[in-house]
Amino acid sequence: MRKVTVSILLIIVGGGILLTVSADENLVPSWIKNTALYYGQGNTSDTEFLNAIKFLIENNILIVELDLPECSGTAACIPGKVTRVVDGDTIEVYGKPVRFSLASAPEHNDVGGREATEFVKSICPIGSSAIVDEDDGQTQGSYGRIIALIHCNGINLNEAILENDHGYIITDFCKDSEFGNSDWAKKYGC
Ligand SMILES: [Ca+2]
Repeated sequence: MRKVTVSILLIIVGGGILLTVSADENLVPSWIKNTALYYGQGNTSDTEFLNAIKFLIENNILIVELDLPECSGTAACIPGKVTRVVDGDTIEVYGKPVRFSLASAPEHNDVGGREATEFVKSICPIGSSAIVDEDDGQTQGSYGRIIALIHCNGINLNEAILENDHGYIITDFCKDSEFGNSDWAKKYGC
């Protein structure tokens, strides 16, 4: 039995998401092979071809595995696109607001607030790839926002605002936070 394995590496700057697609050739029905053949020849529609792929996935003939970048703990781990930079410590990923865990920036209208927002925009502009690692110690969130460690374009945003003097650590949460013991948190005051 020949196993056909195709690996597709999705190049997402800093995100490193690996999508593995594999199929057992002997299980692929002939009508699907014909559909693929006709599609290659331009003799069938996109919809028919996609329906054939859907059939393969639904019937576990085509196995799609998404190797997500690692998050720590068991709370949410969300890879996605940045859709908005709200301010120096809150961004939106697919429209979902995410507040930086432990690191806080001044409000937009306070001293340094605008600079903090601009700083985050400069390293994590809209459309960037982010990985939201929800804080297992603060799953209650904050004002409807997920509290998380955010890697954007491969950069730890929580650490970046502290390192570049655009924010400060909230020591009150060091004990509760999943990230209170991480090197960056301890370096800036936890
Ligand atoms: Ca976590």
